[in-house]
Amino acid sequence: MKAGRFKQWAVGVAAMAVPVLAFAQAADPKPWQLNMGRGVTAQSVNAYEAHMLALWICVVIGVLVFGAMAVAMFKFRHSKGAVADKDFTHSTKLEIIWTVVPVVLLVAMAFPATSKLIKMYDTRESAMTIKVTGFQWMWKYDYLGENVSFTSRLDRKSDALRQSKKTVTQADHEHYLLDVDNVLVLPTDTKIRFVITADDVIHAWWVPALGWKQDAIPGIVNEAWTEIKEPGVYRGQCAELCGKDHGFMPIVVRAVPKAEYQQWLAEQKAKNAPAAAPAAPAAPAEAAPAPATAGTPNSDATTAPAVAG
Ligand SMILES: [Cu+2]
Repeated sequence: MKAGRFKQWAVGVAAMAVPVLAFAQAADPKPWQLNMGRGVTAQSVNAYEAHMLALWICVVIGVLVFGAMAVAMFKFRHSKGAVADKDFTHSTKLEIIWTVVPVVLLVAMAFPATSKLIKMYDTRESAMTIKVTGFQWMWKYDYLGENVSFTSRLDRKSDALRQSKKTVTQADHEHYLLDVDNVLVLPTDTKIRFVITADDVIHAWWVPALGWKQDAIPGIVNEAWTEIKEPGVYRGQCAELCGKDHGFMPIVVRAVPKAEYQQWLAEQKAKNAPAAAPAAPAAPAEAAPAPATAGTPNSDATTAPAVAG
């Protein structure tokens, strides 16, 4: 009876662990997913690898420490006639070992982590810039230099469901509270710089599959970048408690191949262009492209940096 229950439990744990151990993980988190996802950018893979390195080091340390404790407790127990060594006060040799080993481990982990972190903040040589502005409670995206901008807010179906106060299941909405009306369309294999700010309170733009989260702070322009390797739909949420509807300002990124992106961009531009333009288009002053940015954050993000291509 007891053995049967244990077997059941072991099978359950193993079944839960299999998807966690699988290396190719989809971008969307799965129910009961215990490990972080690999994501779809070099940055997210870097973060995942740094995390896995630290995790396995911790696992080895955990096994050694708890193993030693278990051996000590079972092998040298009182009922077996073990007698405590009352003379032992300290051991210089042991103290040197348990100081040097953690230091070596920390340094070994710090080197790759630091080089990855430095790369993560290097927004130079990006091909395009997206300005992200957080509002209570939606996002605004400006494709700088392209004259394309729109707001992105919770899809109406999710909104209706949440206000209905019913218990929402997957059958009601596959991506409940994780869908928006206008998705952020981005090209794959392109270094995209983000300038991130907010209009009212502090928000944070976070799409786990991209591997980073960045605060959106009024009056401050934060930078980040991404280069998405795989086309797909990646979802995220505001990650800074920003008011009563903080939980209702999701983010949806649709990464598409470059050609498809150009087509989409052309469509957006056509939509934004005035329906009829009888007058000769007077070149507006703002059409003059700013010099290529070298990664220095603009205090005024509305100044469009030059966009390559
Ligand atoms: Cu927010």
